[in-house]
Formats: sequence, structure tokens, C-alpha cells
Amino acid sequence: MKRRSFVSDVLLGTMAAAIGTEIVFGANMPADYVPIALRTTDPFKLFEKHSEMTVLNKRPLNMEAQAHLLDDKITPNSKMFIRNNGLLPEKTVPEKWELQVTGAAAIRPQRYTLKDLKSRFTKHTYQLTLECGGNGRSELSPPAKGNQWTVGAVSCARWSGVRLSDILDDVGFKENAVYIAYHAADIHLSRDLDKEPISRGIPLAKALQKETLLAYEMNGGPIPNVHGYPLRLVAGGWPASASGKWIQKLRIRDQVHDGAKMTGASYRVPCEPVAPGAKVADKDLCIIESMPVKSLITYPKTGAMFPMDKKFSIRGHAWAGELQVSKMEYSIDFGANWQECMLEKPVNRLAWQQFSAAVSFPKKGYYEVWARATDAKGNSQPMVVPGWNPKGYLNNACHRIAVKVTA
Ligand SMILES: Nc1nc2c(c(=O)[nH]1)N[C@H]1C(S)=C(S)[C@@H](COP(=O)(O)O)O[C@H]1N2
Ligand SMILES: [Mo]
Repeated sequence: MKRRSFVSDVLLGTMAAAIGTEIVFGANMPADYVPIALRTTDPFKLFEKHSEMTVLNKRPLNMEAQAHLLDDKITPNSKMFIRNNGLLPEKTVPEKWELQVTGAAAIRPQRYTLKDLKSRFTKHTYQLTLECGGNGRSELSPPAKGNQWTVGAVSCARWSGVRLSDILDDVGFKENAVYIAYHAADIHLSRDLDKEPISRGIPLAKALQKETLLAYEMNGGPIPNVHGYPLRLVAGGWPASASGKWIQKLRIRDQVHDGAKMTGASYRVPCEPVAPGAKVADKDLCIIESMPVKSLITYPKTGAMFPMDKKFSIRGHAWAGELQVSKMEYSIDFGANWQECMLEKPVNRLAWQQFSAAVSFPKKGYYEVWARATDAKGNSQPMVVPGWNPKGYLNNACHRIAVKVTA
């Protein structure tokens, strides 16, 4: 008979801390057993999320913000969306955490402790926009499978850590280096340790950009558990799936990475537009890189009512992947006429930009305010859902809010 494997002391300690008292016969628990007290833990409390966040899925956990929750210039943890493909790492001991950098195109494969990263390399801080490739999926027709994100799977926090390029210089890479692949500590839903929930990466050129970080801090403190503690790759402006959480290993590859969720329809879209509902062969799908131009009205929220004589202003954020946003407009007549908004410069490249406008309405009644951003290359947000694709990525249609003007 096979011996039962038991839960480790480290994990037992973590679970006891979470429950708040000793688990008396805890040593008898099978390795994959989750005590009842922990199964019922409320994700809002556990991850300190705002009560108006929306849970889309509990296993894996996926939670999004509503537009008005994203009003802050720098997204605080409490309003940051959560996208997990698997289960959270269970036994994180920061003193023992190691980042291994290896791969076919690595010259001097290395291992770094968190202390090495913090003491041997310069710390850099950038505010970086991270948007899930599937944000806006819920508007697709025919519908696409996956989390039905509305508008709230986007964040722009301040990330601090070391430049990935500094690490790559330290390790050295051969001329045939093509792609930097990540491997993380989260657990596949099946609990099969040979499987990874997700293992994506970025091309060498993106890895070498000065804003691409291996971050150990978010908004001035340790990265919250659910957002990648203790070490996270952050590649702003690209689908957030490229920003691996809980990073333990990077591979400098001599080919495009082919890990979990790099192939098939995952985070890939038809290289050429297709008809809605079409079947698309794998060879005709291209990996999503820079995200498209987009914006969000974060104040007021849909349902706002205000009197005619009151000065009414709107505000929000706009972003455009690797590009800057060059123009921001709004319309109160369903897109017939557009007025220009005030638009701020980003605090740094790859951070979202703030817009605002004072709006006046001709008479009382129902209105919709639509917002439209244009990037530095002249691409504007479409008014309706753009290019259908099998997994429902890259919906950058104009955001709209509905308001009533009273007498
Ligand atoms: N290791 C790991 N990294 C990951 C994921 C994951 O499930 N596991 N999800 C990715 C996806 S699809 C997104 S959209 C972002 C979400 O980041 P957040 O949960 O910190 O907002 O993390 C990315 N990094
Ligand atoms: Mo994502």
C-alpha cells in the first residue's frame, strides 16, 4: 500500500496562522486537505478588497473592479482586479525564495535570493498599466468563453524592483536569445504538480525595456499575496498575462516560448480579421503584444442624477499599450459630435493618463456620455465591439455612462 503523504510543517504553520489558533491534530491531515475553516474564507477579507468589487469566479479566483472604483490615479490594492489561472502558492517562505535564471540562451545561469536582488541591483519604480487581455469580453457576440470581464480588469499601480535587463546582463545572453519565459509558484487547478496553470513570457526586446521590472514592491509595500508576492514580472502595456506573478524561474529561450497559455487560442488573436463566430486555425493566430488604445470614465458613475444648473464634470483614465494617448474626446449625443477633454501626460511611459472635461447639457433628460481616446499613431477607440476573435480579447470599444439631468 502507498504511504499517505502528510501536510508539511511549514504549511501547517501558515494554516494555523490563518485560522488564528493551533490545528491540534494537524499533523494527521493529508497533504492536499484544506481545513473547513479555510475553505469558507471570504476573498474580500482575505485579500482586503473593496466590498463593491465583483467576483466572477471563485476557483480559480477572479475579481474585477467597477469603473467608479478605479477613480484613483494610482490603483490601490483594494480596487485592483484579481486574475488567477490556478491556485495561490501555499508555502511562501521569503527567506528561502529563489529566482533561478537559466535557459538555452543563458551564458551564466544564476540563482538569486530576494536579498541578492535587493542588495546587488538598483531599485527602480514605475507606474504601469496592466490590463487583462480579456477585459471587455462580456460584450462579445457571439459570446466568447472565459471570465466575463466588463470593464474592470485593468489597474495602474506603482511597481518597484529591479530591471529585468539588469538581471539579463548579469546572467548574459547569447546571440540566439529570443524570448524570456516565466515559471511561477502557483498550483494547477488539478493539483498536479507537473502541470503549470500558466507560463508565458515576453520577447527579448520587451524584456530589455527599462520599465520592465522584476518587482518586489507594489505601491510602496510588499506585493500583496494574491498579486504575486514576493516577486513579480511587470511588463506594462502588454496583456497582463505577460506579467507573471510569484516568479521562481526565468528561462532565456532560443525560440518563442511554448509554455501553458502561450499556444492555441490562449492570448492569441487572428493575425487577419475574421467573421464573428469563425473557426480559426492555430497557424492563423498571433500572440497579443501591445494592448490597444482604451479609456474609462471613473467619475461619475452610471445612474448619476444632477440638476441643470450644476456644473458637471467627468474624469477618468486613458491608455494605449506601448503608445501614448494623444487625444481624448467625449460625446453626449451617441457619437454624433465629439468635444475634446483635458488630457494629462503620463507620469512615466506605460502609465495611464488622466482626462477631465466640464460638460453642459442643453435640457433636462436622459443622456449617455461616451468617451473616446486616440493614440499617438492616430488609432481611435471604436464605438462598438471591434474585431471578433475566438477567446474574446482586446475589446477596446468606447466606455459609456448613463446620467439624468433634472430640472
Ligand atoms: N503565475 C501567474 N501569473 C499570472 C497569472 C496567473 O494565474 N499565475 N495570471 C495572469 C493574468 S491572465 C493576468 S490578467 C494578471 C492579473 O494580475 P493581478 O491578479 O495582479 O491583477 O496576472 C497574470 N500573471
Ligand atoms: Mo489575463
